[in-house]
Amino acid sequence: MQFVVLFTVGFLTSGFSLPMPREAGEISEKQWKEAQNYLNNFYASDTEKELSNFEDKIKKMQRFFGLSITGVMNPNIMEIMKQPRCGLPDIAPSGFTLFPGPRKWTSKIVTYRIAIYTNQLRHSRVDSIVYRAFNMWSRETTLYFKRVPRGPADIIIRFARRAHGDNYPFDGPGGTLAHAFTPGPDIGGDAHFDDDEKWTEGYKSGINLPFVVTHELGHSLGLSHSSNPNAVMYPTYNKNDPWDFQLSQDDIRRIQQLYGKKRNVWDIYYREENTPS
Ligand code: TQI
Ligand code: CA
Ligand code: ZN
Ligand code: ZN
Repeated sequence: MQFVVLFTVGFLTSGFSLPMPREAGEISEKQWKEAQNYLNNFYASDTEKELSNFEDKIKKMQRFFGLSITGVMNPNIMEIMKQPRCGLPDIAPSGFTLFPGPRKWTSKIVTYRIAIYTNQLRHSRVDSIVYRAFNMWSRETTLYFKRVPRGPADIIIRFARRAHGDNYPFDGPGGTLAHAFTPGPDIGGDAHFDDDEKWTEGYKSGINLPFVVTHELGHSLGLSHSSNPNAVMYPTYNKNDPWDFQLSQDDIRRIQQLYGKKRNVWDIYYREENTPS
């Protein structure tokens, strides 16, 4: 819902020529409009009066991406805007929560089901990609993931095109690649993938499904975006080697903050040896 509203706002304001700090040259009128749209979509504040404050939004964006905070457009920030990215804002307007209560799973065992597959890859490949993505997160935390073949599950995974029953229709090839809901009942935790994208697994052109699944499951577990460019949860698909990736220290620290660390067998042994009874 939030996404839809912000998009509309972006569209409405795109017609106006609002004053915006801008470095001379380099940036065309068209790029300029696109930049205004981008900022309205991803950095809109919740109050209307602030909609015109582009300098603030550029600053917010520069802060988020760890650039120097000038409040002025430059090629660096244009470059980030051009990268494929997520459809939801980096800075959520305050007062909006999809689900009340804690935004994390409360059970140590989280179930998942792959409800609808893509025809672009063999089902067994998708099973394996999803399994490996869950494993990356599970390895670092106390969570266990259990696949269920049918019936209810905490995280339901499916491929879909265009409108698919939530309020966030996909947009055809390009643009949004996928989305996921934060932990909660019903649609909470579910992850949807745009089947109009060209999904691949390895060194081929197209979008790397293992990477995007790992990123989406991060959202399904309650992670928001990271401003660390090495993180899987960084909000752009800019990785040079998306087929050969691992969770970054930043991802690991953030997931452990939510769910705690997995104690390995040596820790437990050590503790038992050293706990006076
Ligand atoms: N989709 C966004 C994303 O997953 C939409 C989204 C879902 C979102 N939950 C969110 C945004 C919570 C903010 C907060 O980020 S996307 C990438 C990346 C997308 C983008 O299609 O733009 C990946 C999906 F990072 F590469 F740009 C997956 Cl990996
Ligand atoms: Ca798309
Ligand atoms: Zn959806
Ligand atoms: Zn994301």
